[in-house]
Formats: sequence, C-alpha cells, structure tokens
Amino acid sequence: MSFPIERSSSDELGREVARRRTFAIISHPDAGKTTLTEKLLLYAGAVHLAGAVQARSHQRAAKSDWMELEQARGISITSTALQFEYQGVRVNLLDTPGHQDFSEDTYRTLMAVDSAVMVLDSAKGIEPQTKKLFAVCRKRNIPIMTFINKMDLPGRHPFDLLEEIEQTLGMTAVPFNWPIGEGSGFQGLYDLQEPQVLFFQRTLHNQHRAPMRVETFPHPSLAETLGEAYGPLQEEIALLTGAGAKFDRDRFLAGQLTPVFFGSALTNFGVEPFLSAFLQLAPPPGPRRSSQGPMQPTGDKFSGFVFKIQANMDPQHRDRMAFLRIVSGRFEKDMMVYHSRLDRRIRMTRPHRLFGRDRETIEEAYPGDVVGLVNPGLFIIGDTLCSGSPLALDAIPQFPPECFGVLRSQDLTKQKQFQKGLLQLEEEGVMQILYSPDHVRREPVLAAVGELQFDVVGSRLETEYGVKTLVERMPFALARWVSGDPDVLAGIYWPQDTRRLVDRDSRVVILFGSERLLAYCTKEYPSIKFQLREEVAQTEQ
Ligand SMILES: Nc1nc2c(ncn2[C@@H]2O[C@H](COP(=O)(O)OP(=O)(O)OP(=O)(O)O)[C@@H](O)[C@H]2O)c(=O)[nH]1
Ligand SMILES: [Mg+2]
Repeated sequence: MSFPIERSSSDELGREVARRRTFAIISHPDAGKTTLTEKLLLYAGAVHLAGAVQARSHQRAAKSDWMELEQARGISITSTALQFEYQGVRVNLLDTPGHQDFSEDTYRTLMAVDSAVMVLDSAKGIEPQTKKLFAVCRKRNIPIMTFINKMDLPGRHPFDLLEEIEQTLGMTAVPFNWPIGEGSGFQGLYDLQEPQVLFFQRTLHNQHRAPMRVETFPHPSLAETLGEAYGPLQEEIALLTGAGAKFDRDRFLAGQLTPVFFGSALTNFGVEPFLSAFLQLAPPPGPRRSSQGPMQPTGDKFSGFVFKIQANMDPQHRDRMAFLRIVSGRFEKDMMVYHSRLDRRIRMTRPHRLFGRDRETIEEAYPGDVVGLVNPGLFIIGDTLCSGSPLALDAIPQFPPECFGVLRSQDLTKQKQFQKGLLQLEEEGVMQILYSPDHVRREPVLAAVGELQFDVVGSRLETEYGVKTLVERMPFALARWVSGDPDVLAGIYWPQDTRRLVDRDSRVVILFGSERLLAYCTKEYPSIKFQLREEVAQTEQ
C-alpha cells in the first residue's frame, strides 16, 4: 500500500483517515500484552531487537513498560502510546495495564481507540479482568480481535477456548488459524484462510523475528514433518472447515464476532500472520458522538479529546504530557483551537508523536492519531479541543475510590516538591487528594481505586520528585461528596466509621466504612445529596 501525500486537499484527509488504525491491547494481568506489543513493534520494524518485560542486564527493556516500577515488578502500571508506520498503515497502538487497580487508566484508553486486541493465556482462557474489559468494549461496540497466547506452554484445547469465548462473552469466535502441536511441541499454524501451513523457528533470546516456512496443505511430506501432530490436525481441520462459523465483517465491526489467532508472543510464533490480518481487518477511525451531533473524521472541523496525562515520561524534560486523540479534521502544529472547559482559544505549539517514553515533534496529525501535547497545566482528562464553534465530545468515565490512606512526607524540607508531586499525580488521575478540615497541618488523604496505586504514588514521589513518603491505611471503603442546606449539614452527627474531609476545592467529602453505613446516612438525611465526584462535576457544568 502506498499513500502519496498531497497537501491541503480534502482527498488527503480522507486518505490519511483510511490508512489509520488505532487500537488497544487488553486482558487480565500477565496474559502477555506488553510482550505482544513488543513483538508487533519488532515485526513492524519499529524496533530492531525486542525487549523483555523484565529485562536482565544484557537485555533491553520493553518499550511500553518504561516506568521504573514497571521494570522492577514486570507489570504494566500505566498505558503507553506507540505510533509507527507499517506497510503504508499509520498504527497507533496502546498497551494497557491488566491489573484491576489500574483499570481506570485502561478504561480511559479504551475511549480513545477504534478496536481492541484481546489477549488470552491459553492455559487460563477468559479471566475476570478480561471479562470486565470486554464489557466496556461491548458498551461502545468496539470490534475485538483475539490472540490466544502462550501456545508454547501446556494449555487448554483450542476448541475448549473457542467455546469459552462464545459462552462467557456471547461473541461468535471464528478461528483464522489453528495451532499445530502443543506446549513444547508447538511448531506452527494451519492457516484457515488459505490451505497452507506455517512453520516457525525460535531465535536466540527470542529477540529477532522467527524465521517462517510456508508449506501447501495437504502436502506429501507433511505427515512426516508433523509426526504425531498430523492425525489430530487433519481431524480438526475437517471439523473447522465443515461446521465452523464463517467470518462476517459487519458482525465483527459491531463487536458481535471475534476473529481468533493463536501464537506465542514470547517465541514470536504467529505474531506476523496476526499483524498482517489485524491491519486488514481492523477498522479506520469512525464518527464520534458530540454535543453537535456525530463528528465525521473526514469533516473539516478539527476536534479531539484528552484521555490521559502523564508527568515525567522523559527524565530529561520532566514535564507533563497530555494525550490527545484526534477525532475529526486535520491537526496542524501552531494552529489555534478552542478549549471548551477553559472557554478560550489556545495555540498548539508543541505537538509530539509518542513512542513509549520517546517523543518527536510533529507538524501535522490526523483522526485516529494520539498526539502528545506538552501540558503546562492547561489540560485535564476529558478536555475537548476543537476548531470553530465550541463542542464537547463524550465524557471520560471516572471510577469511585475504594482505598484510603493518610500520606506522610518523611522529609519536611521538601514540602514544595511534595506538593508539586501530589498535584501532578492527581492531575494524571493516579489518585485523588482529600484533606482533613479540622487540622492545622493539612495532611493529605489519598483516595485511590486500588491498593497498588499507593505503591505507585510512593515510588513515583520518590523517583520523580525526590520525596520519601509513608502511607497509613484508613479503614474506609467509600467516599461521597455531600451537599445540601448548610444548617442541616452543620447539625449532622456523623456516626463512627465515617470521616469528614474536604477536597481541593473545599467541598465536603465523607468517607464511609461500608455500603450499609452509607445507606443508613442517606435514609437518615433525605434532604442531603450524597454524590460521587463524577456526579458533582456533572451538576456543576
Ligand atoms: N511462555 C510464554 N510466556 C509468555 C508469553 N507471552 C508473555 N509471556 C510471559 O508472561 C509474563 C507476563 O507478560 P507481560 O507481557 O508482561 O503481560 P501483560 O499482559 O503485559 O501484563 P500486565 O501489563 O501486568 O497486565 C512475562 O513473564 C512474559 O515473559 C508466551 O507467549 N509464552
Ligand atoms: Mg503489560
């Protein structure tokens, strides 16, 4: 495919939109998202040697797990954007964290994509977090492709896995290829689109592309090459080609059918066929809802929204990057855009292409692209930017916090850094900060979606802001913003197992030990509103 670039014609916009693919890789923790991401980069020629999730000293680290804590623990903590070009297609790939404590970040990222790759561990099948993320995709009808990973290890039977996808997720599963051999005997794939067999070979440390040999099927020498795997393969192919469900593009685009691929991201087996099929099947950017009706990507009006903020990605710059997903129109460096929340026009001075923690200034971008904007405090998650008249794109979901803890700085001489770190991490949505209204020393209380976020706050405050801290857990499970008649509020005697705090804007927030206690208070004070922060923000708009 080749797409010559002609400046300032509307055809150019159409062509650029048509060649964009923007997707997220999602799954339960540890299924292999980051490893697959790295191998897609390897096959696309975007990196020359694949890095490892937990890099040993002689190895490179994975591009998408760039944060120190991610490398130390071998898990993804925050989603990463990687833009690259492959066979004329401009790919925007977002690797997401699987752990539920970081799922707010994953959910926001899913708002920014046009399709998703669901990775399953062949031994585990559909796991709880995969199911939750699938539900989010379904809500937005995001098309999903499935990669069944870790075929180099003993796993469940492929038929069993297909059945689980269909029964648990209610989605038709259509295999595009089929594994040959299992566990350590996994040697290749039968291509169900064309009658051929693909054999792969391992490479040293799995850092290079695995050499692939293609044989026609049936082939006289295959019985010999395949050995014990030949008999079962023949039977399975007969079953699949006879009764198996057929691919239907419309149902795939509606999120009702998923094409299924098998492979091993670790050994690189099956990555290449998956990448090529993905680029053919995945849809280009489509229209998005807005307060002015559907925004067509090829429309003249530029629009986009901020779905993520990340501070200190680049240790040299130590700045904050806002991730902007472009929805419609052409984006140009230095263009003036309208910032809906601030109700003013701003200039897009420093747009970047993002590749993990690496960045590069760009002159232009198109719908589907994720652009990094250096953020001097101008943007928050959910902001809409557009040219021409004001408009708002769909809101980004917020999760209610369920874990609370008092945060103490261990070094009182570093108050300024401490406050800066807290402000920036809150802006990223890592946690919210609440304060005790009664104390002279306003000790911050962290409110987070999951326990692991406390570790992230502690580690990032130390590595990125040079402040050592300690968190003391508090026994609360829910937070509600309360409002109503000031006299009634002042007269409330809050029961034990609650704590009265305020947020940055001095709004009253009550922490509750349990749902039951919240239900009791709601009933006891019917004139008072008990709201989630998201609901408060909506009322204030
Ligand atoms: N044997 C085998 N191991 C794999 C394969 N793919 C990934 N792994 C290993 O599985 C572990 C988890 O891989 P990751 O790629 O970090 O998984 P992830 O889904 O990104 O995990 P989170 O981002 O933390 O949710 C690592 O130790 C990988 O080396 C595979 O195909 N085969
Ligand atoms: Mg990961």
